[in-house]
Amino acid sequence: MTATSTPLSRSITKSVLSREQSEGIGARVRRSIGRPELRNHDPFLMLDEFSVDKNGGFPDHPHRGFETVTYMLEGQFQHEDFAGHKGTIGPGDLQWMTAGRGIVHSEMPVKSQTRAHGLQLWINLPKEHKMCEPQYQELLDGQIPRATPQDGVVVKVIAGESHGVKSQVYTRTPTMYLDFKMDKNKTVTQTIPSTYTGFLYMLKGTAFIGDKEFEGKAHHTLIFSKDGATTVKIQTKDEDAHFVFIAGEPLKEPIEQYGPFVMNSSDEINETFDDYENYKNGFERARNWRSTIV
Ligand code: FJE
Ligand code: FE
Repeated sequence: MTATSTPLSRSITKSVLSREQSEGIGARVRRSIGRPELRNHDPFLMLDEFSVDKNGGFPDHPHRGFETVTYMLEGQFQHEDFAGHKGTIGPGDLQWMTAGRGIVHSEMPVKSQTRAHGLQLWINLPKEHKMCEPQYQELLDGQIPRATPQDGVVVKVIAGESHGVKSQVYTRTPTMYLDFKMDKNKTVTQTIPSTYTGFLYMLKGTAFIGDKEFEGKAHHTLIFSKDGATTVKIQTKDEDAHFVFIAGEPLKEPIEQYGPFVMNSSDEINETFDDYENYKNGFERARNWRSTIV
C-alpha cells in the first residue's frame, strides 16, 4: 500500500466520553455531537442521549431550519405541536421531524413511566430545504426493517441501507442511521459512501473499530476518519455491544445557530427571531397555542 492509497476500513480519529448534564426542565442528557469537543460535525448539529423522569421534559419550544430525529430506547415519550400533531412513541419507535420553516412543540415523558430514555439527533437541512413545510415521519419498532448479516448481528435500518436492507425514510440531507446489536466475538463490515462523514455512539458494551481495532466503550462517540474508505470494520470480543452508526453527506454551507434556530447567516437568524416574535412566515399558529400535555 502506498501512502496515498485509500485504506479499506475507516479508522477512528477521535473518541470522546459524554457525561450527563442538565437540559430542558429536569432532564439529563449525555451530549455527543454538539459538545465543545465535537462541534461542526457537518451535517449533524447535535446528538443527545436523554434520560427524563416523570418530573422532567422539554415543554413548548420552537425549531427552524433542521430536523430532529427521536429514537426511543426505553419508556414512552409524548409529543404535541401547534398544528395539532400529537403522538406517543415507545421503545424502538422513531419520530423523524422536519421542522423546516417552523414548529413549536412539546416533548414530554408519559407520566406513568419511571424513565424515558432515548436519542435525539439534529440533522441540518440544506439551504433549499430550510424553509420547507414541516413534516413528520413516524415509524413504530415493527415497521423498521432489520438486516441480519450473520447470526448474532442485528442491524435496524432507521435511515439508509445495510446489507441490502433499505429504509423508506425520506432524507433531505443524505443520512445513514443504523442501530447495531452485536453478540460477543463477531466481526461485521458496514459500507459507507466515500464522501460521508460519520461516527458511532456506543450505548452498551465494547466494540473494536477499523484495522487498528480502536476500542470504544459505552457513552463514547467515535469519529470516523475522512479518508474516502467505503467500509467500516467493527468487531466485538468478550462482550456484546449496542451502538448507533450515524453518517451523512456534509452540506458545506455556512451555519448560524441560535439555540433551536439553525440558518445560514446572522441576517436569517434575526429574521427568524422577528418571525417567531411576530407569529409570521411559518410561526402563525404559535400565537394562541399552548400544549395540553404536561
Ligand atoms: C433544549 C433548544 C431545544 N436535547 N433531547 C434548547 F430544542 C432543546 C431540546 C432538546 C431535546 C429534546 C429532546 Cl426530546 C431530547 C433534547 C435538547 O428540546 F433542551 C434547549 N436548551
Ligand atoms: Fe424539540
